[in-house]
Amino acid sequence: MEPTAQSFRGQSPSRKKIILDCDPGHDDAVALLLAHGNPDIELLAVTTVVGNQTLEKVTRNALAVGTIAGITGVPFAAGCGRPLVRSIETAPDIHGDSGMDGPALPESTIELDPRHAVDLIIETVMAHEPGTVTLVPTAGLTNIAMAARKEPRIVERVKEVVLMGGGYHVGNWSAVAEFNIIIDPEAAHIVFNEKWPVVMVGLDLTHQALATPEVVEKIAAIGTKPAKFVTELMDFFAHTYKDAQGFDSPPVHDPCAVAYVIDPTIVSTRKVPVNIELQGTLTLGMTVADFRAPAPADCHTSVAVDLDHERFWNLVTDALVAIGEPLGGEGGSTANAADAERRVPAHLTAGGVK
Ligand SMILES: [Ca+2]
Repeated sequence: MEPTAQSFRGQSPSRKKIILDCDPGHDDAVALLLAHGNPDIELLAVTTVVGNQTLEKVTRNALAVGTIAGITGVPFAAGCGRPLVRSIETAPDIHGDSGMDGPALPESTIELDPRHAVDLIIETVMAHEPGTVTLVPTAGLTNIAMAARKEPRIVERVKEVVLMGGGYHVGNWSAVAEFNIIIDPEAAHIVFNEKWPVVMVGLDLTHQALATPEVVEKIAAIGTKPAKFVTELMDFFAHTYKDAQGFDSPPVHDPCAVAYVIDPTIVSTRKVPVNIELQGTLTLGMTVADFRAPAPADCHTSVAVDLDHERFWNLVTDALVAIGEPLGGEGGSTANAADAERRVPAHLTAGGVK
């Protein structure tokens, strides 16, 4: 078999094994590209769940991103099509009718895994050594909650759950609740109350991950297909975030969770108990964080506080450089393409990604 980016890298104990559970989603797309292009991550599976759009749409989008990135050898599986208790709520104001409006999407060359995402998550966690697999949910927590209920042994087996969602200071879907939590608060309640380590990468952190014009310019200069794709995503995202939420530059939430897994020094955290409000008339889906010190000895939740903006975006651009072949004059200068060539890590070029 011809080696690929994923298979060539093989099983290295130093690489961090993750399952990305997502609902692409502009920022989910960047999270997937970062996970694929970063040499310290071993992407074990990509699973989808209803969220930014219907399950059908976000699954199509995930496969399209995987196709653009040239991902092979990684199972993609679709999961839950509705929240545990609530009706479906999507986010077309932010992500458009397709869930990933902006760039033209290619036909997928990746075949969807026939397993349900919940089963794929369980099987993947159980097939690896305890304490080696990190779950990275960047969507509603329906799949993860279902997996914990269906196979409770995954809870002590998972290394940690690093999720994008919530916020201890602000909300975005209500005054105090964030979208990924409020669309399935019961699922979030399950995930936050299981005794696995949970790192909440919430709005407090992700609102620091702004795709400023300087950032987008830097990505455009990479001059590869995946980089061009990201600039088109960011262009659409900038408009909807300006119109819907008044941001001058869009916050690119989901890759922050992946960045934390890659290098926790880029995302500082603080250990505090967090629970999910299920009863409040004004506060449904709030991630209630208890900052009273000291945190209890058995506290298993922490919240992300400060982002190193420059190092975060460097991770993203390095990943984009690593996975794409130059556009050849279409999207970047020769100098940039040559520069990109030099920066491609050896483990990727040797693997036949180019
Ligand atoms: Ca998402």
